[in-house]
Amino acid sequence: PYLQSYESRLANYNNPAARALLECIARKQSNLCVSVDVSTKAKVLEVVDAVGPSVCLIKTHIDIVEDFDADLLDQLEQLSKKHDFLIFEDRKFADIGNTVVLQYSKGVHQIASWSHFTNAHSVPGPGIIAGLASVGLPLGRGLLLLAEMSSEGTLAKGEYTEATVQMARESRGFVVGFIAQQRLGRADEDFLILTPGVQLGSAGDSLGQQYNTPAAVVGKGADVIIVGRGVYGKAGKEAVREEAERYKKEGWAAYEQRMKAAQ
Ligand code: UP6
Repeated sequence: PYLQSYESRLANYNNPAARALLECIARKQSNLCVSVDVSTKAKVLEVVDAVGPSVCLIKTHIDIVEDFDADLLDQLEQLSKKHDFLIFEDRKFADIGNTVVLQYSKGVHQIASWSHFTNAHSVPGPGIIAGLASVGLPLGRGLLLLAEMSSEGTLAKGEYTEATVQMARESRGFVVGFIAQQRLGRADEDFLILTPGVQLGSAGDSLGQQYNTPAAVVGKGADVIIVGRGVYGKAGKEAVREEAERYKKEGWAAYEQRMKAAQ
């Protein structure tokens, strides 16, 4: 299915968040997700407003914002309407079902109330999915499992990755795909693949991050490319906006190339 168009893959999804994402990707001709890993409210809003027109998805790490408040969430929601994008809180849940229910729905951030997607490690076993689904499914949210990671020395590989795919199969209404570095699942299955560790002109950082180009990851099966420092790391709002547009074009060209190669 990943060799089909984003539009035609809509038929493979009942989950409202997954459907909204596929529709947004097709409408904006953008498979770019910008990861806004900045630590003040003003900077988050500045980056999101700059990149909003170029993205299908904004990824947050809401717990790094020093002056977080409810108004940030209101303004994020307004920007998501203004620029037409969805929101993915990269929470990487990793606890027992009962605890993640509380972490997802309560606390300062109340993630389930505003984030269309979140993600979880599979290490605790299927109870983590059941817990998150009990909160997220009634709200129309979608979950991504971390099947692989971009970082050097990751333990998420081989049998772990395979077992993660199997866990996803058993919760298809809520688990819509994976954080991964390549296409996963059988050819007759359709999972969304969101790939971080993407940058043009850098091989990695000093803390184990490893980068590939948009063309390389889309060629291996990424449906959405996740770019952080490659975009928000530019100085000035205009430069950030231009960089988002560059990655949007690269990501879309790589998708068109993948479609063409499949014909
Ligand atoms: N991320 C990865 N690799 C993974 C999973 N998640 O880098 O396997 C997240 C990081 C960061 C973003 O938490 O928010 O994607 C990548 O940022 P960068 O482009 O600045 O390296």
